[in-house]
Amino acid sequence: MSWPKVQPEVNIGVVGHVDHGKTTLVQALTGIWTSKHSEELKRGMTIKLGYAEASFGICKNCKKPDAYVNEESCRQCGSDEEPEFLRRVSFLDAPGHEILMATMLSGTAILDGAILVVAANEPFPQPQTREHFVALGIVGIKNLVIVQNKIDVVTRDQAIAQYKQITEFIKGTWAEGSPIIPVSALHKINIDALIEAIEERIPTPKRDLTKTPIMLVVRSFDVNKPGTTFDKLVGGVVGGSIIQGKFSIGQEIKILPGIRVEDKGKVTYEPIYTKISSLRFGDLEVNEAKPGGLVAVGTYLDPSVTKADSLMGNMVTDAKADIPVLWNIRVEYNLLERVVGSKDLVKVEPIRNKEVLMITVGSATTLGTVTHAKSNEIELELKKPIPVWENNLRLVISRQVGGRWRLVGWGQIKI
Ligand SMILES: Nc1nc2c(ncn2[C@@H]2O[C@H](COP(=O)(O)OP(=O)(O)OP(=O)(O)O)[C@@H](O)[C@H]2O)c(=O)[nH]1
Ligand SMILES: [Mg+2]
Ligand SMILES: [Zn+2]
Repeated sequence: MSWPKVQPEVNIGVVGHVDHGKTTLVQALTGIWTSKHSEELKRGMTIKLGYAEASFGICKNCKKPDAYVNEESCRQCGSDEEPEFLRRVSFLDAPGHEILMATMLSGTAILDGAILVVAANEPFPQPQTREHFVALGIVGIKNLVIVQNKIDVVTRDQAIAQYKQITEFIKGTWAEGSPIIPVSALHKINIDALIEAIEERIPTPKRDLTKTPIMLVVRSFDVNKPGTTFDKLVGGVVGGSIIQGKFSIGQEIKILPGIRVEDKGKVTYEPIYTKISSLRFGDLEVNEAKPGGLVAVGTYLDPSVTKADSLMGNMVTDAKADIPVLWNIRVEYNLLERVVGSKDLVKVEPIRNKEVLMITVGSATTLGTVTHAKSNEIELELKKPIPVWENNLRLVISRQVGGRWRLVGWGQIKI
């Protein structure tokens, strides 16, 4: 027997300040180094959302404590008995650099839970530790595991002192009581305890597969090698996460808002219609894809339409689904008291008429000009329209503060 080959059933975001060890931690959990991009390798930082999957299991031979494993054998007892398969999990590896906050936010709509990585050898909290933490609260993530990483480079007393600071920081917030697991991602120390915390704290949500299918696009590619002859060309591929319903091979789909068309100075977006030719999670080909993990959807589109993430931020749904695509939205909003992503916590000023904000809805990020401002409601005219698939759709608001886009509030779109 070996573990089943299945699509992941739960998505976990790995967030936190730059260089605190998110990508290293994902590697310790999955065996995969998510930063593949040449620019990322050169600079040693994550720029795009990274993605990796792992299967978790439990060794029945190890008694007290149960040994949680991420491979089909147990290193603790060395038993021949294969550990019991628990589930397949996907990790979204976020960039921690402050200028890449929008990329981090565009992944939050697909998360079922998160790991906040905190480096034990730096003062706590760092600006993006705080900003990512606040963002998770805003988008409604309830299941959090905090990782205190790099414990190999601090003393026991330092680790304990920071542990207390973290406990104090989450007290009275949505995350109160979240487990804090000390690890060394680099030396793979205490990873079994982390897997145990993930299994206990981040359950697989119940999914309603009968709902209108919706997939949020976070990547798109042309998978053909340069010089491929025309008869061997494969259609464009869109990668993203299904947040409700399911998709199957052969299904007619539409991509919203689609392609930008400019005619006599007037800009519109036209939905793209196509059909699903293949569905893949990593190397696993499936006929039907459900929520969980990042699915690569093969289509019959000209690959030039999907190349280089050109469809990132779009949404995929059934060709017959009736989903409005709006240029103007009405938003009920709340502002944070302080701007959280900068070193000094500055006060958030009220939203003014005519100011330009950045909003994130699903995996889409766009600019919008405020055309109407009240204390709890604004109207925005967007630079790029967004599909609004349900009333009260959640939106995150950022504003330029000190030359950077900073998280300042959140809201719900009213239709
Ligand atoms: N000593 C020690 N170093 C670590 C540990 N985990 C990560 N590092 C080092 O910290 C540096 C940053 O690690 P990354 O995993 O790239 O950090 P990141 O959070 O993904 O960084 P960004 O994606 O750029 O935000 C690398 O040099 C790692 O080798 C650890 O547990 N112990
Ligand atoms: Mg990284
Ligand atoms: Zn064992």
